[in-house]
Amino acid sequence: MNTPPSPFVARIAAVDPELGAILQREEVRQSQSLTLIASENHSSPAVREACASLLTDKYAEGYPGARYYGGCENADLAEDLARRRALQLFAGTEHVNVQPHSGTTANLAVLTALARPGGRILGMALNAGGHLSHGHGVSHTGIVFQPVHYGVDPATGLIQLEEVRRLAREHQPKVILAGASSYPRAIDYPGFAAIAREVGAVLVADIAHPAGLIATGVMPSPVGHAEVVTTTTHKTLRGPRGGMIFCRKDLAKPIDSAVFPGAQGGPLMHQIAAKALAFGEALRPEFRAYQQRVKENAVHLAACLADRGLRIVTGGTDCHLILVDLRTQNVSGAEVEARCRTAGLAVNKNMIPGDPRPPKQTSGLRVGTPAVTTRGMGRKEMEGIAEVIAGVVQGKEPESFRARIGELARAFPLP
Ligand code: DSN
Repeated sequence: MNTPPSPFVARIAAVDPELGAILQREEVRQSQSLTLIASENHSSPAVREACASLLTDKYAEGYPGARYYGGCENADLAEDLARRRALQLFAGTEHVNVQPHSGTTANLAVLTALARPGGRILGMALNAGGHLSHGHGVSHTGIVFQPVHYGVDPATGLIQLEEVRRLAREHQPKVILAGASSYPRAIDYPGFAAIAREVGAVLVADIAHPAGLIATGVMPSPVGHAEVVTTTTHKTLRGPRGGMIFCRKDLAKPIDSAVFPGAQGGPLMHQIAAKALAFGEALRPEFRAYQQRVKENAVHLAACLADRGLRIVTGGTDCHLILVDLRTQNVSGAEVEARCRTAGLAVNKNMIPGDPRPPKQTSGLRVGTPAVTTRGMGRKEMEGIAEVIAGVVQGKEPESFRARIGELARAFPLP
């Protein structure tokens, strides 16, 4: 490993060489390969430094102005700053909780507040593109609540609102979840809201993946249609790892109580400070231009992959992610993920609608453009990436692409 560590890692290595070496390896991995995992991004150095601030040492259970510990005056300022900027970023929102440690915790808290244990919830099935925290049986959300799931049309890959309506009428859920982890198309929030109204359910939109695109108006917003919006802060939104919940003012109290003390203890104040910083970055005009490029890159990459003979689920994308159907290629998602890794691309295997393979194999590949777009890549680079992905899918030696990907990575350094 010839690349010297960053000053940050060098300081850690000076006190703990073993951990320093691990962190240096991660710097090398990220900088010398390309991240195409749709849920990942490269945060700014300032965001990463805020994550390492002294606020990591502070206990601040409670909320600004109503804490259970002394010495919270600066924690209050940081959390209020994050809240103010979050509300500004997502126009039309009334109340925000920036404390959830993750998107899953955010969803668990919201469901606890609104469905109550044993209550029925209706969400998208994991194997159709939904998320574990939308009521999957291995998640607390599937154990504590009574989940019912809608899928997508296996032929088109699209959500069928008629199926959602039929299930909602039949099961009368307290909460309907609209949102996904691997759905490449815009979600019809007004359509979901109409169904929720019809059955008296609360609509929760989970925008963890497209949050950055939605904040900047590049994709339609659920605000004004869904009573509650949950998200993570580290995907397209490009902040530190964490979660966040927006809701109508009248739902603020039960939801805040379900986050703390319901689901969490002390908030991660260093992460909340970094969220404030990231929301400040996201309010700048260049962030909108970045989100526009994320989408343009994804649309172009999907078209290039299709030109090279790969089937794209739903025929393209409206957002930052692409789902490749490998069923006609005689190779599993797991094999392609491993081959891409050898070539220098980090991607993930993914279930596709109607997938005949198990989740550890899959017949799909999920590819996303947030991280490579942060590095400054555009159309030409998407064409090169498509050539490599299609090449390894179609049996070319992955090692033969490694030097080319390494050059690309060097030409577009991490922020
Ligand atoms: N793990 C995230 C994703 O990859 O979509 C969701 O939690």
